[in-house]
Amino acid sequence: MKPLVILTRKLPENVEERMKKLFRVELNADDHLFSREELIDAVQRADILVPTVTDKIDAQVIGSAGENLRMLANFGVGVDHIDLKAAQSRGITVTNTPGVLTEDTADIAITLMLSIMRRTNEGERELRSGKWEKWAPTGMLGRQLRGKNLGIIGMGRIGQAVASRAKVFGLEVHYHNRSQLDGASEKELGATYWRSLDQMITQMDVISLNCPSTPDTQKIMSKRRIGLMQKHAYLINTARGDVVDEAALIVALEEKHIAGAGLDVYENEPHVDERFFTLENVVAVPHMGSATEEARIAMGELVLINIKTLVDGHSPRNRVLARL
Ligand code: 8YV
Repeated sequence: MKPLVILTRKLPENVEERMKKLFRVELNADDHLFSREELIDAVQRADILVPTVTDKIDAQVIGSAGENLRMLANFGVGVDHIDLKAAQSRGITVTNTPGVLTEDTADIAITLMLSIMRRTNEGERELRSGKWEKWAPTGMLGRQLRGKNLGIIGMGRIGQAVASRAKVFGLEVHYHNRSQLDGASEKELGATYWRSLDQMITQMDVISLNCPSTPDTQKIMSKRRIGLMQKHAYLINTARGDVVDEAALIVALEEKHIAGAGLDVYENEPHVDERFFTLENVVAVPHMGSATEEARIAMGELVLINIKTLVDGHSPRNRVLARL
């Protein structure tokens, strides 16, 4: 008997077609968000669940899983919505989809950086509202990227992809990470390592958050650290909403303690604090880091490979283990 795979969300068509060929599959045709009850029902019946960032798979959900549940094959790289320890203690394998969304997420980080610093969204709003009267020597002045200090927090795959793009734009790349990169990588990216995050923040013109959300990185940009940013500096977040103290960020933006923010992720998605929408010094998009046809198909492919590998009796490459 083929294993039962339950998808919590609608995935790209060819991914779903391939799933149907390989496994017994339950799709989510109308792409509604699973309620907690639906999630519990799914883990009770499935051999393999394919969740996404929109499903909170906590210890209680995992605790109610049926004997059959062997795997949580996450569609996405971040696994902060899954209680890894609870899964591991039940012998449930968790996998993710690293590598295939790196470049696209870095593109969104740079997009946000460009649009907040060059005020393109503000300019577009002015144009569309019919308020643009004339070109002016002092109108819509933003800030040049070239020569500015960019501080990347989290220098993994995505952080490095942001760094290589930033270098091309002429930004000076700095970074803080749990461990320092090897000399060759630092040289290639022209990146300077800062052991002290606090010290790095005080010197940067732009901060880009590219770390995973873990207990160690919760509100890593705390109220105190936002307070360390220079008045003309910008904050870019394409990581997770909870790595920033969002309430403190809103106050800093309202009171112009910092110059602006470019945001792709929020603390309580899909709810977004409405104050972000009224602030001119914010560019905000709805969690679009990996939103390209190519990335989403590649993520689906990896999910398929992860499941097939396990079902065929092997250990999936993209297994995620709980940190002790
Ligand atoms: C995905 C992401 O869209 O992969 C991630 O961690 O943040 C996004 O790019 C989402 O997580 C899919 O579950």
